[in-house]
Amino acid sequence: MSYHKAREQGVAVIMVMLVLAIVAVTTAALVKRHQFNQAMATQVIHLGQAKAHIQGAELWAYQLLKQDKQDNNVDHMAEAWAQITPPLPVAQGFLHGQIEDLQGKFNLNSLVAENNIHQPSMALFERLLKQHNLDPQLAWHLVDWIDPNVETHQQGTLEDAYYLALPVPYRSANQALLDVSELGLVRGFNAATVAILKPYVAALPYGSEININSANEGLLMAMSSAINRSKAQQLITRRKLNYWSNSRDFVDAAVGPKSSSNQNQWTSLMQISTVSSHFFSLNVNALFGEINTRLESTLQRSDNGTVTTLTRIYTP
Ligand SMILES: [Ca+2]
Ligand SMILES: [Ca+2]
Repeated sequence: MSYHKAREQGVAVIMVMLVLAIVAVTTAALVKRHQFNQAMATQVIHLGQAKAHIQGAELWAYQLLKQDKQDNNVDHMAEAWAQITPPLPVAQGFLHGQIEDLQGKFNLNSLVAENNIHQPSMALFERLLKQHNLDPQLAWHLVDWIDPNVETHQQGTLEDAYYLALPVPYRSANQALLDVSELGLVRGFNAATVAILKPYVAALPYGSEININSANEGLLMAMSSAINRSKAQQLITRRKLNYWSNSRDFVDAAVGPKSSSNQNQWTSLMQISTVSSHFFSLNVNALFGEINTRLESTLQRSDNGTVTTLTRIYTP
């Protein structure tokens, strides 16, 4: 074999090896891309399944609450809507949901009613703050944040003077809170105070009444200066045996039957107590493959039982 021929063969072998190497690399890239596309497609399908099941769960909550309104006018924790469902197996996934009575919480927006301070709500909120060693002055800052005027209540200064002097300046909302998290923007509140208050408060479009069948121990204590911890525990024990079917029985049990000595306490507590709710929160978790989708929505139920969604937050 001549030197030239041998050299040509050598070049040919190298060329073949080079082509094979390119084919191998390209195939590996294609397979990887295919796997990636397949994983993406699976994720998209699971996300779609999760969303569809969550929407179904919301309609189911509508039905449950509507039926409940047709059955009775009292809302309590032993009712069907209040039961926590265990994770429910559905085709290729799991669904888990819970309805909570938002009127078992104090509506922060009730502090201001028709441009005036709602006294029983103000007294309640100040007691709640004191209960957690927070400055009762925070209640006044919140009133200023919500009320339509721009003057502070106590110093006669402008509300916005404080907010505009912050490193990132902003103005007060001068309207009802849209969400409890907005509280973190209000003078004197921070993430820590919001976390402390969260189990007791809600931000609802209207209403100052608290459902005494679902309010927790701390909130019952804040509802009246006549309710200490042991009294609140007694009231909860009583309602576990037999829910409150009207506010009057509860108020009588809490502060004693109405008399000349307890008239103010009795009337104030009566004003902020109810046994029927208009606002609920729905929490749904849908698990499909690696996708865990969560929906948190605020539901409003009208007097005729029609349910509508006020807010809807999806994660992710
Ligand atoms: Ca009911
Ligand atoms: Ca204001």
